Amino acid sequence: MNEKEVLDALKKYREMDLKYEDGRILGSMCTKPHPISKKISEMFFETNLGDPGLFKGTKKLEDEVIQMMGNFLNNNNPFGYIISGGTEANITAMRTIKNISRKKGNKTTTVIIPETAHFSFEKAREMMDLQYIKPPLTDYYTMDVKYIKDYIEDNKNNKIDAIVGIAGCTELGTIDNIKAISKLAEENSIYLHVDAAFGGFVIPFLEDKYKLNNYNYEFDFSLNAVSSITIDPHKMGLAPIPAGGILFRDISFKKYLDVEAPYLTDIHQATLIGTRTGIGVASTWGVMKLLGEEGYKNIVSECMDKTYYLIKKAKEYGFKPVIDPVLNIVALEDENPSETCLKLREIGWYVSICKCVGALRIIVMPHIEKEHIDEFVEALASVKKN
Ligand code: EBR
Repeated sequence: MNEKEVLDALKKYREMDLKYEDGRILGSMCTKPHPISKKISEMFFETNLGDPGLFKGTKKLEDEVIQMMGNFLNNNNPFGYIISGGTEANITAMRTIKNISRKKGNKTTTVIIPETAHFSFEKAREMMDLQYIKPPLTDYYTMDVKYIKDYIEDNKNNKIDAIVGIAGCTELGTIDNIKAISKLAEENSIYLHVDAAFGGFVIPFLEDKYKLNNYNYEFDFSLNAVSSITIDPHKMGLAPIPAGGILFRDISFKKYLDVEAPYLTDIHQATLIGTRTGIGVASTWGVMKLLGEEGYKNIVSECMDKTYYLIKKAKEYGFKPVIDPVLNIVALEDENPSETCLKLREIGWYVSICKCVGALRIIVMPHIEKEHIDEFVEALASVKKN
């Protein structure tokens, strides 16, 4: 093939993909990246942070980006990486927990983790043979803190290594009571990891008027026991894929991740993935500098405004939300969500479903406009009629 033939052929494949701007992608936590990231991706397309000594500028950018994210997560001295996504970030956190536990001489690693945790934790459990304890959920679909407290007290001999809290759970956008959990973790010297893959770029920029009264939105390093946070720029951070983030409280956690890497410019490597692009790092840096706090606040406010609009519209058509929205995620009650989801797909609408409750799930990402919401609610009503 010559270059034109290659590009023409690729274009045909690309045309089979859905486009965010058509507003039909309603179940994704990703969105159209900020336009500046196209130029940045080109500039950094050959960079490899797997061997940082060769790409010193890109490595410096990574350090700066981790510092910038640390700043809005209330940590002046963070350590971390921009990696492939939330899955790698969560697996990295679990690797740290497991290695700390092994260093203490424990044979097993026991972690308290919500029912609502993302399935990346299941991959970690399987890979590292971890023991999970899953507390019941409250009426707000968050972890029952009283259960955790009692469990810790009743199992003094079977020490808990870590607790995972979620700030913006995949299905409903709920936030665990991380403040109360952090207190328990601190009192009992337990590691606390927070999965804010989605919520990390939402909660710090959420205006008070969108906050629910019965909620505690604190989730970051200002809480003493929080040792690590997953926060993904390629979700609400508007960076292109791959840009996940793992931040630790400080560099002291690095030693639990380091393996010897004799043939690299650095003698140790801490990330799970070896060869890794600098595109996510540079794009996150660029998008964050360009948008600034104000930019993210505006984006989050617009998404929340459209979230409430969707709820209003859905109610007009007789659909009921499972909970008041905590973040820009809406779950609509449905007796047979899988069937409704498939029927919607047949007419070009892509929502997803919840596992913890019978519901359709819609993420109101920046690419979704009010007109899309109007059209979607009508499509949903027509599907339910047939
Ligand atoms: C949803 C990712 C998603 C993206 C789903 C696009 C559908 C799409 N969630 O079309 C949490 C709280 C998540 C999450 C992913 C991950 C994993 C971790 N934690 O590895 O970047 O909601 O996919 O993130 P990933």
